[in-house]
Amino acid sequence: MQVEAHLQKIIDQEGKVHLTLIDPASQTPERAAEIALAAVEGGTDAIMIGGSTGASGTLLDETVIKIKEKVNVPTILFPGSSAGLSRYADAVFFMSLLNSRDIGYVITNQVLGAPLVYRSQIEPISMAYLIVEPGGTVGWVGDAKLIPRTKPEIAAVYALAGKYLGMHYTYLEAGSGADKPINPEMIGAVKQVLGENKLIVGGGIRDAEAAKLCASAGADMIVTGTVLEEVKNVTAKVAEIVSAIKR
Ligand code: 1GP
Repeated sequence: MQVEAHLQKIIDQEGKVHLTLIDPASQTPERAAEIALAAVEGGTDAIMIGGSTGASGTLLDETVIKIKEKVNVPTILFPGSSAGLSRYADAVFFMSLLNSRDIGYVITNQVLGAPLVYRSQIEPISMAYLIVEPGGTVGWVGDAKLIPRTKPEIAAVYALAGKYLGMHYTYLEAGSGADKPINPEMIGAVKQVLGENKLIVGGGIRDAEAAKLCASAGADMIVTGTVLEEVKNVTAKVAEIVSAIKR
């Protein structure tokens, strides 16, 4: 429970956690490590590593290794399938895409990946993964029955089911590069049923204002990915978002 306990400690001390998402398929392992270092200098708390397509095998392993050489915040896998596991990472969001129509994303990939997690030192962090409109690439790949943006009550009952199934974390995902983040009403409705369980929100969060809105509505952790691939000054962008969400 080292990474999960570490993130809990940050929440206790600073109110919120910032996570930087790096997709190994988007740049070289060396560049990924530079982005991770710049994000840590801006105040990010951990590096999530994963993606829906192409984030596997040697490229994934090398990306994790290079990032770990440069930074000492936790590295957490964010796998698109059982192929998204790497024994070099510190932890894995061991997640089930609860609103997928494809049983593969609900449980089969988890069954296939579980032995590798068991044999390695990777810490599993159990998580309900919920994809909301527009859903992006992950919504399509994961064959998600997208939760409508305007239906917070549907997200809340999924989150409650995940909590009752024993999942510690819930991730509300709008899809990488979404035109707008999950709305505050949905975040608030989900956090209300989750209580002390942790809520991660990501997809389309590009600036301090959006991050603050999500955090104030009830997100415990904010994920940013795409915007950090686009900006010149990663450290400044992360610092802007971090200072908006932490107390
Ligand atoms: C995707 O929620 C994450 O899984 C991050 O989304 O790339 O839009 O920041 P962005």
